[in-house]
Amino acid sequence: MRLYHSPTTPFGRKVMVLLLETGQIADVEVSSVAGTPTDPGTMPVSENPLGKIPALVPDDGQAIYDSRVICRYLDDRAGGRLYPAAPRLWRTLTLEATADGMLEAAILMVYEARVRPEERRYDPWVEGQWAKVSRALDALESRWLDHLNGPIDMGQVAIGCALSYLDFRHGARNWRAGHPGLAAWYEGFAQRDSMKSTEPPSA
Ligand SMILES: N[C@@H](CCC(=O)N[C@@H](CS)C(=O)NCC(=O)O)C(=O)O
Repeated sequence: MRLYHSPTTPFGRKVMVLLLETGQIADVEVSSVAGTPTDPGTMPVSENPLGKIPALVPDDGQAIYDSRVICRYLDDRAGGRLYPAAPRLWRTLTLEATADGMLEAAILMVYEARVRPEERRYDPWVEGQWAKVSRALDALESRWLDHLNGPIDMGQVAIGCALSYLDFRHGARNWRAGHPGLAAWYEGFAQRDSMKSTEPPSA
């Protein structure tokens, strides 16, 4: 299988962590690509018309995206390890969706600073994106610590990758402030081999 990826994409990292946790990393050949919404660069647009990564091309040649579908596919391929049976499954999927929503907002903030010309930037929009992240952090601290501290699942992997991305791109926002339980959980989760070996280059 071919995985289109980049060492800095947190969505791709979710897939890499799942591959490591389920013992499938050797089954994948990684192609490193790069691009932005204004310049797809080397993004696999013929595999994913949305021009986004990760994208996975299994041996049958039919591309799979986005990261949530890829993770579900690969977990199924491994016999189902990181998505539990219902009813816990609905909690796992909601946690994963929360992480992905945090990441979408955090990445839009990066693109705003990097891609949009300075004179066209709109600070309230940027702060609106951070407000989404901030509310999600509060919800994780107040409602999700029991789940996070339970058996590993894809929701935890996604949140681990999202928190690491906040450190990587938005360190000055100091997400740990006011979220001691979440910070403590993350310190432990970040020690997993799958997390350590997929850290973004300058993190
Ligand atoms: N919902 C997608 C989001 C993927 C995504 O936004 N990836 C970024 C890299 S971290 C990307 O490809 N950006 C290029 C673009 O938006 O054109 C997923 O879960 O895979």
